[in-house]
Amino acid sequence: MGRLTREQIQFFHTEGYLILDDVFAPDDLQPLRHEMAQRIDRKVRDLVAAGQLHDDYPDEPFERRLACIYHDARDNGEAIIRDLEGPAGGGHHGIEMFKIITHPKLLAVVESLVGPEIVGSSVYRIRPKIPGIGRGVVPWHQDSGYFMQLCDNQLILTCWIPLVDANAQNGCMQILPRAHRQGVFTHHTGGNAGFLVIEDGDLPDSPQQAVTAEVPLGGAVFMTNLTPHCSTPNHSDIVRWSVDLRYQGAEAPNNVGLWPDAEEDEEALEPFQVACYPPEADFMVQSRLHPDRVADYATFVQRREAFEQVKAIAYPKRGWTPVPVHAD
Ligand SMILES: O=C(O)CCC(=O)C(=O)O
Repeated sequence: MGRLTREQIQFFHTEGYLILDDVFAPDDLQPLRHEMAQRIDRKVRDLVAAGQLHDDYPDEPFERRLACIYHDARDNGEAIIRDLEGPAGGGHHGIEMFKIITHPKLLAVVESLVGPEIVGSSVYRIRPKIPGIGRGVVPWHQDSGYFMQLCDNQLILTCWIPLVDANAQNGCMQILPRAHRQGVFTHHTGGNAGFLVIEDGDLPDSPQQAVTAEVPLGGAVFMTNLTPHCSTPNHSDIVRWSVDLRYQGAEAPNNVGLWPDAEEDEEALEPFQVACYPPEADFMVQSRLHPDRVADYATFVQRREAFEQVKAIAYPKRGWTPVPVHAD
């Protein structure tokens, strides 16, 4: 079911990305949209009860409600986003999120690219990009800019899945093709909204060469960890909802069998440096060799929460320096 053709696999490896319009039926994503809408509703009720929010836009659809609240009062919008994203960005771990992460249609594509033993990489993110608000605009980067150097030569597959039709107007991704075979480019800290950034002069090609990765609800964009990409402002009137999930083969460094020590003992944290992104929990999503190691929903939640509780899992970052100050 849903495995990639040889041509699609070759395209991915040559270009560094692949866009598929129909990984899911749009209805497959409805339960996740509903779960997020419910979570927003819970937070909205808390804010109303605390006297912080007055107009809660109950009749606005999932695509609009958060934007209306945000534009009335930024603090309320940010509080809702923080609740969804959690402290590290991948906070929401409801059952419908897990079902998408482990969805057989998605894993069939993932298997074509990383092989049959699949680790769900710790880094998955939920991104509500609010119309006209800069915080969701992600500057040029490679995901490896965030990962440990020991994973530079491993494939960590990003699956970027929109929860609405994503297009140039609402700020879909921009991808620089065929640049993923040139290693990790220089990143700087202090890009927009605190993200890492590759400055235009450090990109191997002009941003004008970028592919605008428009993709409908039900589709997905697949990229390597070395593929330079960014996303642009949302000029539409709906929230550009998306999730980005990551997967790697079980042979790539990971922390699947490890649990953090809540005491934050430096030595206990040392083994986590074997993972590509130590602060968050990896988990097994498919294995023919060791089916007993595949995480069920309870294990997934337990692992995510255990890592989240240890606020600062120490790991050597890559030593990127702040964005240089340019003279006019
Ligand atoms: O969703 C976006 O706007 C950016 C996503 C991104 O940079 C990523 O998935 O690494």
